[in-house]
Amino acid sequence: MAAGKEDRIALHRLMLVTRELDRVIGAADGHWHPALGEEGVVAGCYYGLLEGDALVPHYRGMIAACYARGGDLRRLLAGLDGRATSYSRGRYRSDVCGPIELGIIGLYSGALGPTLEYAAGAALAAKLDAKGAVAVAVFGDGTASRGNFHEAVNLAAVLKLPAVFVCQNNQIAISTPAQGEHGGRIVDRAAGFGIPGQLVDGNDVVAVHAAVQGAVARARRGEGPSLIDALTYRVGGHMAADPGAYRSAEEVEQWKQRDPIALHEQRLLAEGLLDAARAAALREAVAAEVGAAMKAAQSDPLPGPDVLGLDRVFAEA
Ligand SMILES: Cc1ncc(C[n+]2csc(CCOP(=O)(O)OP(=O)(O)O)c2C)c(N)n1
Repeated sequence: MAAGKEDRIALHRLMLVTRELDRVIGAADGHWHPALGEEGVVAGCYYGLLEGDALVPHYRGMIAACYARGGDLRRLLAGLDGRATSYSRGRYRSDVCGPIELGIIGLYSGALGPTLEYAAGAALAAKLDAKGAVAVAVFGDGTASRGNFHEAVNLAAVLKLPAVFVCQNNQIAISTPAQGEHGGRIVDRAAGFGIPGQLVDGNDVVAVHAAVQGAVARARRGEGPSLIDALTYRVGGHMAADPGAYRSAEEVEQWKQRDPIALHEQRLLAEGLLDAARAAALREAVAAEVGAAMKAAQSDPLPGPDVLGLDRVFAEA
Protein backbone atom coordinates (compact mmCIF):
# COMPACT_ATOMS: atom_id res chain seq x y z
CA MET A 1 0.00 0.00 0.00
CA ALA A 2 1.84 3.08 -1.26
CA ALA A 3 1.93 6.15 0.94
CA GLY A 4 0.53 9.28 -0.76
CA LYS A 5 2.33 12.62 -0.86
CA GLU A 6 0.80 13.91 2.36
CA ASP A 7 1.52 10.63 4.08
CA ARG A 8 5.18 10.80 3.04
CA ILE A 9 5.52 14.28 4.53
CA ALA A 10 3.66 13.17 7.66
CA LEU A 11 5.99 10.17 8.02
CA HIS A 12 8.94 12.53 7.78
CA ARG A 13 7.45 14.84 10.39
CA LEU A 14 6.83 11.98 12.78
CA MET A 15 10.43 10.84 12.42
CA LEU A 16 11.58 14.39 13.16
CA VAL A 17 9.36 14.51 16.25
CA THR A 18 10.75 11.15 17.39
CA ARG A 19 14.32 12.38 17.08
CA GLU A 20 13.61 15.72 18.72
CA LEU A 21 11.93 13.97 21.64
CA ASP A 22 15.05 11.86 22.07
CA ARG A 23 17.27 14.94 21.97
CA VAL A 24 15.22 16.96 24.44
CA ILE A 25 14.28 14.18 26.87
CA GLY A 26 17.72 12.56 26.66
CA ALA A 27 19.34 15.85 27.67
CA ALA A 28 17.10 16.03 30.75
CA ASP A 29 17.13 12.36 31.78
CA GLY A 30 19.98 9.88 31.37
CA HIS A 31 17.56 7.00 31.89
CA TRP A 32 15.58 7.81 28.75
CA HIS A 33 15.76 5.11 26.08
CA PRO A 34 16.36 6.83 22.72
CA ALA A 35 15.24 5.44 19.38
CA LEU A 36 18.10 7.16 17.56
CA GLY A 37 18.46 5.53 14.14
CA GLU A 38 15.19 3.60 14.56
CA GLU A 39 12.82 6.42 13.59
CA GLY A 40 11.90 4.68 10.33
CA VAL A 41 10.33 1.81 12.28
CA VAL A 42 8.73 4.09 14.87
CA ALA A 43 7.05 6.39 12.35
CA GLY A 44 6.35 3.66 9.78
CA CYS A 45 4.50 1.52 12.34
CA TYR A 46 2.62 4.15 14.26
CA TYR A 47 1.42 6.42 11.49
CA GLY A 48 -1.90 5.63 9.87
CA LEU A 49 -3.74 3.43 12.36
CA LEU A 50 -7.43 4.08 12.88
CA GLU A 51 -9.40 5.05 15.94
CA GLY A 52 -10.51 1.84 17.59
CA ASP A 53 -7.30 -0.01 16.73
CA ALA A 54 -5.23 -1.16 19.70
CA LEU A 55 -1.60 -0.14 19.63
CA VAL A 56 0.89 -1.97 21.83
CA PRO A 57 4.14 -0.06 21.26
CA HIS A 58 7.70 -1.00 22.06
CA TYR A 59 8.94 1.05 24.99
CA ARG A 60 11.63 2.60 22.77
CA GLY A 61 9.52 5.13 20.88
CA MET A 62 6.54 5.07 23.26
CA ILE A 63 5.98 8.83 23.43
CA ALA A 64 6.17 9.16 19.64
CA ALA A 65 3.61 6.34 19.40
CA CYS A 66 1.25 8.22 21.75
CA TYR A 67 1.81 11.43 19.80
CA ALA A 68 0.99 9.62 16.55
CA ARG A 69 -2.28 8.52 18.15
CA GLY A 70 -3.21 12.13 18.84
CA GLY A 71 -1.76 12.43 22.33
CA ASP A 72 -1.10 15.89 23.73
CA LEU A 73 2.66 16.34 23.84
CA ARG A 74 2.70 18.47 26.98
CA ARG A 75 0.65 15.90 28.90
CA LEU A 76 2.77 13.04 27.56
CA LEU A 77 5.97 14.80 28.61
CA ALA A 78 4.44 15.68 31.98
CA GLY A 79 4.20 11.94 32.56
CA LEU A 80 7.97 11.52 32.46
CA ASP A 81 8.32 12.72 36.00
CA GLY A 82 4.81 12.11 37.22
CA ARG A 83 3.23 15.53 37.00
CA ALA A 84 -0.42 16.14 37.86
CA THR A 85 -1.24 17.21 34.29
CA SER A 86 -0.12 13.90 32.80
CA TYR A 87 -2.67 11.42 31.45
CA SER A 88 -2.28 9.25 34.53
CA ARG A 89 -2.03 12.19 36.96
CA GLY A 90 1.40 10.92 37.92
CA ARG A 91 0.44 7.29 38.45
CA TYR A 92 2.48 5.69 35.70
CA ARG A 93 5.54 6.61 33.66
CA SER A 94 4.64 7.87 30.21
CA ASP A 95 7.92 6.61 28.71
CA VAL A 96 6.76 3.01 29.14
CA CYS A 97 2.97 3.29 29.41
CA GLY A 98 0.75 5.19 27.03
CA PRO A 99 -2.77 6.36 27.85
CA ILE A 100 -5.41 3.68 27.34
CA GLU A 101 -7.84 6.37 26.15
CA LEU A 102 -5.64 6.76 23.07
CA GLY A 103 -5.94 3.04 22.42
CA ILE A 104 -2.43 2.45 23.71
CA ILE A 105 -1.59 -0.59 25.79
CA GLY A 106 1.61 -0.09 27.80
CA LEU A 107 4.24 -2.09 29.64
CA TYR A 108 2.25 -2.26 32.84
CA SER A 109 4.56 -4.62 34.67
CA GLY A 110 7.86 -3.32 33.27
CA ALA A 111 8.61 -6.85 32.06
CA LEU A 112 9.29 -7.13 28.34
CA GLY A 113 7.21 -9.78 26.62
CA PRO A 114 3.74 -9.71 28.22
CA THR A 115 2.72 -6.84 25.92
CA LEU A 116 2.64 -9.33 23.05
CA GLU A 117 0.03 -11.30 24.93
CA TYR A 118 -1.90 -8.12 25.69
CA ALA A 119 -1.90 -7.54 21.92
CA ALA A 120 -3.27 -11.02 21.26
CA GLY A 121 -5.99 -10.30 23.83
CA ALA A 122 -6.81 -6.95 22.21
CA ALA A 123 -6.94 -8.67 18.81
CA LEU A 124 -9.33 -11.29 20.21
CA ALA A 125 -11.55 -8.49 21.54
CA ALA A 126 -11.42 -6.79 18.12
CA LYS A 127 -12.40 -10.02 16.42
CA LEU A 128 -15.34 -10.52 18.78
CA ASP A 129 -16.44 -6.89 18.28
CA ALA A 130 -16.30 -7.44 14.51
CA LYS A 131 -15.88 -3.74 13.69
CA GLY A 132 -12.74 -4.23 11.63
CA ALA A 133 -10.28 -3.04 14.28
CA VAL A 134 -6.80 -4.53 14.59
CA ALA A 135 -4.10 -4.78 17.23
CA VAL A 136 -0.53 -3.83 16.34
CA ALA A 137 2.27 -4.94 18.64
CA VAL A 138 5.80 -3.62 18.33
CA PHE A 139 8.65 -5.20 20.29
CA GLY A 140 12.41 -5.52 20.31
CA ASP A 141 14.52 -8.39 18.99
CA GLY A 142 15.59 -9.26 22.54
CA THR A 143 11.95 -9.39 23.59
CA ALA A 144 11.28 -11.77 20.69
CA SER A 145 13.38 -14.36 22.54
CA ARG A 146 10.91 -14.47 25.40
CA GLY A 147 8.31 -17.23 25.58
CA ASN A 148 5.58 -14.59 25.44
CA PHE A 149 6.39 -13.99 21.77
CA HIS A 150 5.79 -17.63 20.85
CA GLU A 151 2.62 -17.97 22.89
CA ALA A 152 1.10 -14.73 21.63
CA VAL A 153 1.89 -15.26 17.95
CA ASN A 154 0.80 -18.89 18.08
CA LEU A 155 -2.52 -17.99 19.72
CA ALA A 156 -3.11 -15.26 17.14
CA ALA A 157 -2.34 -17.71 14.33
CA VAL A 158 -4.57 -20.47 15.70
CA LEU A 159 -7.51 -18.11 16.31
CA LYS A 160 -6.81 -16.10 13.11
CA LEU A 161 -6.78 -12.89 15.10
CA PRO A 162 -6.51 -9.43 13.50
CA ALA A 163 -3.02 -8.81 14.87
CA VAL A 164 0.19 -7.46 13.38
CA PHE A 165 3.44 -8.26 15.16
CA VAL A 166 6.33 -5.97 14.26
CA CYS A 167 9.84 -6.56 15.50
CA GLN A 168 11.70 -3.26 15.89
CA ASN A 169 14.86 -5.19 15.23
CA ASN A 170 17.73 -2.94 16.26
CA GLN A 171 19.98 -6.01 16.49
CA ILE A 172 20.91 -5.57 20.12
CA ALA A 173 19.43 -5.99 23.60
CA ILE A 174 21.25 -3.61 25.97
CA SER A 175 24.76 -4.90 25.12
CA THR A 176 23.93 -8.39 23.76
CA PRO A 177 24.18 -8.44 19.96
CA ALA A 178 21.65 -10.27 17.78
CA GLN A 179 23.81 -13.39 17.39
CA GLY A 180 23.80 -13.79 21.18
CA GLU A 181 20.02 -13.42 21.40
CA HIS A 182 18.44 -15.71 18.87
CA GLY A 183 19.34 -18.45 16.41
CA GLY A 184 18.14 -17.79 12.87
CA ARG A 185 16.19 -14.82 11.65
CA ILE A 186 13.10 -13.57 13.44
CA VAL A 187 11.18 -13.27 10.15
CA ASP A 188 11.67 -17.00 9.47
CA ARG A 189 9.67 -17.87 12.57
CA ALA A 190 6.49 -16.81 10.77
CA ALA A 191 6.53 -20.00 8.68
CA GLY A 192 6.48 -22.07 11.88
CA PHE A 193 3.23 -20.41 12.88
CA GLY A 194 1.79 -20.67 9.39
CA ILE A 195 1.47 -16.91 8.98
CA PRO A 196 3.04 -14.46 6.51
CA GLY A 197 6.42 -13.04 7.47
CA GLN A 198 8.07 -10.06 5.88
CA LEU A 199 11.59 -8.77 6.26
CA VAL A 200 11.69 -5.02 5.70
CA ASP A 201 14.38 -2.35 5.68
CA GLY A 202 13.61 -0.58 8.95
CA ASN A 203 15.57 2.48 7.84
CA ASP A 204 13.17 3.01 4.95
CA VAL A 205 10.12 4.57 6.58
CA VAL A 206 7.98 4.19 3.45
CA ALA A 207 8.81 0.48 3.22
CA VAL A 208 7.96 -0.07 6.89
CA HIS A 209 4.71 1.84 6.55
CA ALA A 210 3.74 -0.13 3.43
CA ALA A 211 4.51 -3.46 5.10
CA VAL A 212 2.60 -2.60 8.28
CA GLN A 213 -0.39 -1.17 6.43
CA GLY A 214 -0.46 -4.20 4.13
CA ALA A 215 -0.54 -6.52 7.13
CA VAL A 216 -3.15 -4.29 8.83
CA ALA A 217 -5.38 -4.45 5.74
CA ARG A 218 -5.02 -8.22 5.67
CA ALA A 219 -5.96 -8.42 9.35
CA ARG A 220 -8.98 -6.15 8.81
CA ARG A 221 -10.17 -8.49 6.04
CA GLY A 222 -10.22 -11.30 8.59
CA GLU A 223 -7.25 -13.14 7.10
CA GLY A 224 -5.31 -13.33 10.34
CA PRO A 225 -2.01 -12.16 11.80
CA SER A 226 1.34 -11.34 10.21
CA LEU A 227 4.90 -10.96 11.43
CA ILE A 228 7.11 -8.14 10.19
CA ASP A 229 10.83 -8.08 10.92
CA ALA A 230 11.92 -4.45 10.51
CA LEU A 231 15.69 -4.48 10.46
CA THR A 232 17.31 -1.34 11.83
CA TYR A 233 20.10 -0.31 14.18
CA ARG A 234 20.28 1.44 17.53
CA VAL A 235 22.70 4.27 16.83
CA GLY A 236 22.51 5.63 20.38
CA GLY A 237 23.12 3.90 23.67
CA HIS A 238 20.61 1.68 25.41
CA MET A 239 19.85 4.72 27.57
CA ALA A 240 20.75 8.34 26.97
CA ALA A 241 23.57 8.03 29.50
CA ASP A 242 25.02 4.88 27.90
CA PRO A 243 28.09 5.61 25.74
CA GLY A 244 27.68 2.18 24.09
CA ALA A 245 31.34 1.26 24.46
CA TYR A 246 30.58 -2.40 23.68
CA ARG A 247 30.33 -1.74 19.92
CA SER A 248 32.87 -0.63 17.36
CA ALA A 249 32.82 2.99 16.21
CA GLU A 250 33.04 1.71 12.60
CA GLU A 251 29.82 -0.29 12.92
CA VAL A 252 27.95 2.68 14.38
CA GLU A 253 29.36 4.97 11.68
CA GLN A 254 28.24 2.60 8.91
CA TRP A 255 24.67 2.72 10.17
CA LYS A 256 24.77 6.49 10.62
CA GLN A 257 25.36 6.62 6.88
CA ARG A 258 21.94 4.98 6.49
CA ASP A 259 20.14 7.45 8.72
CA PRO A 260 16.41 6.97 8.09
CA ILE A 261 15.59 10.67 8.35
CA ALA A 262 18.34 11.75 5.94
CA LEU A 263 17.41 8.97 3.49
CA HIS A 264 13.75 9.93 3.46
CA GLU A 265 14.47 13.64 3.27
CA GLN A 266 16.74 13.10 0.25
CA ARG A 267 13.96 11.16 -1.42
CA LEU A 268 11.40 13.88 -0.70
CA LEU A 269 13.76 16.51 -2.09
CA ALA A 270 14.46 14.42 -5.22
CA GLU A 271 10.74 13.88 -5.77
CA GLY A 272 10.03 17.59 -5.36
CA LEU A 273 7.76 17.00 -2.35
CA LEU A 274 10.06 19.18 -0.24
CA ASP A 275 12.54 21.91 -1.01
CA ALA A 276 15.44 22.93 1.19
CA ALA A 277 13.56 25.86 2.72
CA ARG A 278 10.50 23.78 3.55
CA ALA A 279 12.66 20.97 4.96
CA ALA A 280 14.38 23.46 7.27
CA ALA A 281 11.07 25.05 8.26
CA LEU A 282 9.66 21.63 9.14
CA ARG A 283 12.63 20.90 11.39
CA GLU A 284 12.30 24.28 13.08
CA ALA A 285 8.57 23.85 13.64
CA VAL A 286 9.08 20.41 15.17
CA ALA A 287 11.87 21.68 17.44
CA ALA A 288 9.66 24.58 18.56
CA GLU A 289 6.68 22.31 19.24
CA VAL A 290 8.67 19.78 21.26
CA GLY A 291 10.64 22.48 23.08
CA ALA A 292 7.52 24.40 24.09
CA ALA A 293 5.74 21.23 25.24
CA MET A 294 8.75 20.17 27.33
CA LYS A 295 9.12 23.61 28.90
CA ALA A 296 5.44 23.72 29.79
CA ALA A 297 5.45 20.16 31.14
CA GLN A 298 8.44 20.84 33.36
CA SER A 299 6.62 23.72 35.01
CA ASP A 300 3.44 21.73 35.54
CA PRO A 301 2.56 20.90 39.16
CA LEU A 302 3.36 17.62 40.85
CA PRO A 303 0.31 15.68 42.08
CA GLY A 304 -1.20 16.32 45.45
CA PRO A 305 -2.77 13.84 47.87
CA ASP A 306 -5.95 13.70 45.75
CA VAL A 307 -4.33 11.26 43.33
CA LEU A 308 -3.51 8.83 46.13
CA GLY A 309 -7.15 7.76 46.39
CA LEU A 310 -8.11 4.35 45.14
CA ASP A 311 -10.97 5.69 43.06
CA ARG A 312 -9.22 4.90 39.80
CA VAL A 313 -6.07 2.99 39.05
CA PHE A 314 -5.22 4.71 35.78
CA ALA A 315 -6.36 7.74 33.83
CA GLU A 316 -9.33 9.98 34.25
CA ALA A 317 -12.42 8.70 32.50
C1 LIG B 1 11.45 -9.78 31.16
C2 LIG B 1 12.47 -8.70 31.17
N1 LIG B 1 13.78 -9.04 31.18
C3 LIG B 1 14.73 -8.08 31.20
C4 LIG B 1 14.39 -6.77 31.24
C5 LIG B 1 15.46 -5.70 31.29
N2 LIG B 1 15.60 -5.04 30.00
C6 LIG B 1 15.11 -3.80 29.82
S1 LIG B 1 15.38 -3.24 28.25
C7 LIG B 1 16.12 -4.69 27.80
C8 LIG B 1 16.60 -4.89 26.39
C9 LIG B 1 15.53 -5.38 25.51
O1 LIG B 1 16.02 -5.58 24.22
P1 LIG B 1 15.06 -5.49 22.98
O2 LIG B 1 13.81 -6.22 23.22
O3 LIG B 1 15.87 -5.91 21.80
O4 LIG B 1 14.71 -3.96 22.89
P2 LIG B 1 15.70 -2.73 22.72
O5 LIG B 1 16.08 -2.28 24.10
O6 LIG B 1 16.86 -3.18 21.91
O7 LIG B 1 14.90 -1.69 22.00
C10 LIG B 1 16.19 -5.56 28.87
C11 LIG B 1 16.83 -6.88 28.81
C12 LIG B 1 13.00 -6.44 31.26
N3 LIG B 1 12.57 -5.19 31.30
N4 LIG B 1 12.06 -7.44 31.21
